[in-house]
Amino acid sequence: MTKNISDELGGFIRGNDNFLLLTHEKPDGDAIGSIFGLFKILRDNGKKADAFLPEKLPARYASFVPEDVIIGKMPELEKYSWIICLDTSTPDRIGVDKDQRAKILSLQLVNVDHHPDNKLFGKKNFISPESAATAEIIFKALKDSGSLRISQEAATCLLIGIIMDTGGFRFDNTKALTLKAASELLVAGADYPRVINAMFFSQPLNFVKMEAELVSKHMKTAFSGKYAWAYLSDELLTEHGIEKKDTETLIDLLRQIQGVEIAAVFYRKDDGFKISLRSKNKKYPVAKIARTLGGGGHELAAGAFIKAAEISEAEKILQDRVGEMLGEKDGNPL
Ligand SMILES: [Mn+2]
Repeated sequence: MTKNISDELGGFIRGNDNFLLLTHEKPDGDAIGSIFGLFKILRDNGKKADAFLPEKLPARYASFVPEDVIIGKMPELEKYSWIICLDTSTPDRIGVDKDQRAKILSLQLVNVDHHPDNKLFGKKNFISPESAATAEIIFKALKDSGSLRISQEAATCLLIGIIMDTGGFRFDNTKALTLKAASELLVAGADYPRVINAMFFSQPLNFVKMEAELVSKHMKTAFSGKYAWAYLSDELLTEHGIEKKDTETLIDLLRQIQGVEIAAVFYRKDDGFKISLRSKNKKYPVAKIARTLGGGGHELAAGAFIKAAEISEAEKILQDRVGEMLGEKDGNPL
């Protein structure tokens, strides 16, 4: 992150008051870690701030929700001086009631994010694509600004953001500055073992059984095993008693396989299928594929939506694009 962005964001937060914090729908670890961390820092330092999430959180985050976070019922937007939207690349994804999205854009909106395709929809935009996580941007800005106290609880929340967006420091967005921020969060009292246990070593048994079934019965591969994908159907989720919101890290199950360069998971949604895409190799920037399908994201971690009646149709569309990217023509796995 450039020193300018960091200084300006730190100065902005120090010099203002009365904030509403928002993030994207279906919040992931960075969305949750960022919103909780910033909320705690603001409140701990005597500022007026609320944090709003539209729906119940994925189970692994339940024990980290700070007191007074608003879940479910949207507060009145007009009473805030500033609305800060975190980790959200486009206004269509802001996690609020649909009819409120347009209104938010007309208010004093501040956009803090690390997605390279951020649509710069705020009145102020603090975008740092070289940061691994939005939580990293916040921490750097507020730490450097010096005068705001960062409690152990806030540090733990920000650490969740960094850990989840780097897959526990395994993904290639893990830079020296990322590790430095994580290290400084530990110095500030972040509870590393608690975060690691909750994020990676607390998978319910029914979830692990579902993963086993997904890999053994529903995963397919093509292009000599360089592409692996699976359709996580609503039936499979129901059979194992799992909620879709708890499947954030599921795609890593496919990515971890030797030889796989590109992994995808399909989910049913409305009149088509949502896809999550991951790549292990800079030569195959899956964000490119996502963009051709109207989606977006980070170069090696992206998502999109394919309108299709049947899963086989959606699978074929994606497989063709993946094949082009891998430089392969014939996959014949279907
Ligand atoms: Mn993020």
